[in-house]
Amino acid sequence: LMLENALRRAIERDELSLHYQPQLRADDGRLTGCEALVRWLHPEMGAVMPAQFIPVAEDSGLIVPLGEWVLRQACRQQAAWARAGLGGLMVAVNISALQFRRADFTGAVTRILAETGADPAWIELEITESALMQPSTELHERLVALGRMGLTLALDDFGTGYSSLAYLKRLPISRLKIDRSFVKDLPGDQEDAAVASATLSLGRDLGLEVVAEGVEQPEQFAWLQARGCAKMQGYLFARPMPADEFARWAAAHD
Ligand code: G
Ligand code: G
Ligand code: MN
Ligand code: NA
Repeated sequence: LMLENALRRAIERDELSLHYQPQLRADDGRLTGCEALVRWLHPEMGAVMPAQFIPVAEDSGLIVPLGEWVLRQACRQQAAWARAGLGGLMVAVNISALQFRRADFTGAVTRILAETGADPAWIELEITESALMQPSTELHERLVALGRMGLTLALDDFGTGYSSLAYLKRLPISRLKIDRSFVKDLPGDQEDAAVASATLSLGRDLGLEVVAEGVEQPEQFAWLQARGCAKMQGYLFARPMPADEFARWAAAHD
């Protein structure tokens, strides 16, 4: 409860910020975009990590205002980068299942896009596989509507849920993100290698781009690249960084 109250105040008092982690094309190493990750700097507790406060936010319903804050901030950043000549970078935003499942989600996204002037063509929504576990017509139509608005949709934490493959084929999504837990012990761990391989061949068969996250070792990169993984994200390339640092990193990278 203490953390919950502190988090409520954090949203009001501007203690949250976004860090951005580069995503690179596997074949030529070009920067294609980034994932926005929320950070909380509490005046006394110091840095509180999302693994601690996202679950609290989900249990208390605070994830809704927090998620909107994150999306608004990421959209503002996309618009600012475009004005500064750093356009052409996809900005991916994590959407919690609770947020996505609310009837007014599409409305909130529409409002935030209008308010910030962000270009939906450069905004990607990362929706967890678990958010789509009980696919209803309503949720399916929500994805279709978001896609029609020009947003890119990615399935995050892929492999941790149990998506029906038949359903996956019909989903209006364009990317799969292999969960970090399956990348961590590549290429040695046979089970993880099987999950990663299966995801890559599924992506190929269904025409979905596959992104690997949590790439830390050159051996993991080589293994994934050899199997056709299109994009990579991880400490091997760069850590999540504040916006200004990300812009400098991007300029130096190209
Ligand atoms: O950045 P870090 O590795 O600490 O993130 C830990 C977890 O918190 C990850 O599962 C990540 O998806 C989640 N997370 C980070 N930022 C956000 C956010 O803005 N919204 C939501 N819903 N989850 C986030
Ligand atoms: O669940 P989600 O995919 O959104 O989680 C992304 C999280 O993974 C972020 O919290 C980010 O800080 C973390 N992350 C990104 N790259 C790496 C990496 O190479 N190694 C580890 N251990 N964590 C990473
Ligand atoms: Mn993510
Ligand atoms: Na993930």
